[in-house]
Amino acid sequence: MIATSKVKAVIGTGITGLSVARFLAAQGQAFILLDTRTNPPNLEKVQQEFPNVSIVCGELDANTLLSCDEIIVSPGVAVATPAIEQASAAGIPVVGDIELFVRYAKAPIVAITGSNAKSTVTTLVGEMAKAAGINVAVGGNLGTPALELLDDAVELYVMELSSFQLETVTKLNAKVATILNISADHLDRYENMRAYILAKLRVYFGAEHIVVNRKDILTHPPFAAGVKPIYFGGNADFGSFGLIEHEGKEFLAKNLTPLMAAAELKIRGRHNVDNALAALALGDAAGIPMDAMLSALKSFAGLRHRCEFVAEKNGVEFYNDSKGTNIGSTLAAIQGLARDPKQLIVILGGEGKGQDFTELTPALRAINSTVVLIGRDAPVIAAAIGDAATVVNADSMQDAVNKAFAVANNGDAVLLSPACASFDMFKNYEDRGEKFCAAVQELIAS
Ligand code: UMA
Ligand code: ADP
Repeated sequence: MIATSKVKAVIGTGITGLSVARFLAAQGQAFILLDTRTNPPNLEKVQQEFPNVSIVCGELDANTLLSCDEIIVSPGVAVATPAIEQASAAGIPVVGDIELFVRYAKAPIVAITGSNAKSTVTTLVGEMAKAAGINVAVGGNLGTPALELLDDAVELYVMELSSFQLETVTKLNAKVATILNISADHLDRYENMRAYILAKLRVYFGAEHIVVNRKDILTHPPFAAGVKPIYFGGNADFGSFGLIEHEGKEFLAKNLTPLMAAAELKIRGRHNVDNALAALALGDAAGIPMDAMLSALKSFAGLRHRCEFVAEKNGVEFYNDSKGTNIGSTLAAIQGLARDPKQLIVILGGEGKGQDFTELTPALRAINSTVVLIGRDAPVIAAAIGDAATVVNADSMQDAVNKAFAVANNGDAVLLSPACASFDMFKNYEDRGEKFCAAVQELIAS
């Protein structure tokens, strides 16, 4: 039965659109589904599940949207799309699944955004809550759409949020919110960095506590009246989670109290020390007991495709950082795994998303190494790198792995951290990472 004569427009038939459709259907709300593609995903599933719902495919039509009382946009569709802007200008509210989620979530929310490290920190905070016996739901941009997590039994929501999802949020009211770091990404969607950062800053709206990166001023909100930021990163200090020297070793610390040795972390690289500190700061503000957080940190081995150790041949180690999809992440991976005086050979390339690859040159000069280029934007990257590294071109992942190995010596490492999206050659970053692992195994077997 339909409980209202009002109709909502759900844009997108991907996993978000599907979750929104199911949510609205369960509430007895009338809706139509739209997708800009002529052959969108889940079409059959949607037709079967909602036989009475109109599905409109192809370019968005402003008149259709103007006949609805609310528009719920999937994150992959920019709110700046002309038909959506027209409807919004006519006073029709434009929201996303996260706004709906916030309206119905009864438990506190830990909200995590940033250009990089979101998935790692979100998963870590989730693991910390689980270790404390808290009934926690973890998702958002990480994979499970927010509305699928809603459950009255949940005691804590840990949400990874992308700038796309935050664009349509008015007030998140998180228990604790963070922007982990900011570097250029998605500049094919945003007019400029300012627009991208403004989308990210929405994570702080209505937050009870905010966690900011001491080393990254762009993560600090300019408007945090009444909320004292908790810092993470750098040296320990009051009001912060940082590093301290203790018993001759480097320790993670809260304020000036040592908590655990950095060497006890299983996740590799300096950037992961920051990630551990951020997770501690978030978990602490959300009320997760410290002993549970530390035990989760000591056992967390990291997510797949993030600086993941794959295998070794003749003393050459291979690392899969396929999730390194922008320059900021690749810089962190290079700096995290650099092994002076031994070489770090980096496999880079794919769809460059309009980034300025000259930003990689100082780090590449510092490691004085070879870069193996793959993918569509290889020529753009080669031009930007100039003489900062020896450049070798490869036409497949196997070719890239073979060419990287050919210049490597005992003690060196090969890192796949493309700084690019994968869609020109692979299904997604997971597929690219799997193909890298398979190519390494093939090389080992040869
Ligand atoms: N699309 C159209 N027309 C439409 C609707 C979608 O062309 O009408 C395209 C989009 O441009 C995009 C693709 O379809 O290329 C998927 O978009 P979507 O909004 O339908 O995506 P979902 O399948 O619902 O998945 C989304 C997130 N995807 C995006 O933001 C693009 C997933 O993050 C997220 O896990 C999921 O919701 C659950 O919350 C993925 C992602 O790539 C992993 N995120 C970006 C990132 O991490 O950098 C932001
Ligand atoms: P996201 O979900 O934001 O993409 P992930 O946790 O999946 O973040 O990590 C993606 C990539 O970002 C990793 O493969 C690594 O290259 C890089 N990275 C991880 N931690 C950091 C950090 N603290 N700062 C910068 N880059 C990082």
